[in-house]
Amino acid sequence: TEPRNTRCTLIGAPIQVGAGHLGCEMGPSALRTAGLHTALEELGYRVSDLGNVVPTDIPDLRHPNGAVHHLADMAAWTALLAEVAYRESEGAMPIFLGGDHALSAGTVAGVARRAEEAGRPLFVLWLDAHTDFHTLETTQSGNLHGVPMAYFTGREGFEGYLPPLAAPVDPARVCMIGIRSVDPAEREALARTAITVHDMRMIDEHGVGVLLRSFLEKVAAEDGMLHVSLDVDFLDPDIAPGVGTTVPGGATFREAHLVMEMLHDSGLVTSLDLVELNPFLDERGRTARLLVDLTGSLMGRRVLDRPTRSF
Ligand code: 4U7
Ligand code: MN
Ligand code: MN
Ligand code: MN
Repeated sequence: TEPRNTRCTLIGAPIQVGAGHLGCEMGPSALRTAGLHTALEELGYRVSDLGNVVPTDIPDLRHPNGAVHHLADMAAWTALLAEVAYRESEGAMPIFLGGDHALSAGTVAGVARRAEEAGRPLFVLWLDAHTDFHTLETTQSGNLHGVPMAYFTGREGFEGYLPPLAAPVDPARVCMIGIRSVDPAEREALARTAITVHDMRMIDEHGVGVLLRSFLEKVAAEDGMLHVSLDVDFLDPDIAPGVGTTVPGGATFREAHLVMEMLHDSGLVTSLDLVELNPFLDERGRTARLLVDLTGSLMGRRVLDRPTRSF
């Protein structure tokens, strides 16, 4: 393989208290065991693995919504990952190995600050069964992997709990694909934002390629940076059982690979989260291996040569 100019940085973020099940803590290990580093090297990238980051100072924090749990941990993770993501998004592509989806509060906050400094708009592609658009007031499960989207798009109610945002993400620059589980409070709030939400029905009716292409064209037109956040439950549970929040009717193997292949061809992706892998619930590592393969497609593995920017 030809060497590539882009460097990749792997950063493990073994947060698990945002989810309702224990086990995401093992996610970074499983992704490493499944061969992520080698897969990227074989594609010609220079890869450095920073190991895992873990916050040390956990503040004391409580919220009037009694369902909310581990808010202090999430606040510490968010502050730490925002710093790490900001630092590591210059000159290399950071790949965050989760860990539950609460980690995206920090990673997106950090890359948004980087984009702001670079004078470029940040776009976010959210591949998930869920919209993760709860506030601390509206979450009923209290599981904070359900709030990162609300936080980094600047919804109210996080002040005094999670770190202030250097640069909130413009909702008009967010696209969600794969959605099939939305709580009533999220649905109401989404109707009042400019976030593009493509549910599974949209994929069925139009095909995922059409939906993604129109988003990528917007990103390219504004010379944006693009952060991709891949929640394992975007995928159908039949192909990706290693996750705590399975929802039937998810993206197929080929739909997911097509998304990744088009993202690669766009040349627009500047950072990536791989989240919610729960190796304790997996079957002999198959979900971890699938995530490595999907990352391979995102980073340029292809069957035949194609002209670039053919998205
Ligand atoms: B994930 C949920 F109620 N909305 O708030 C909640 F359906 O990061 C699920 O997307 C949240 O996996 C799922 O607990 C968070 C539930
Ligand atoms: Mn999620
Ligand atoms: Mn989800
Ligand atoms: Mn989940």
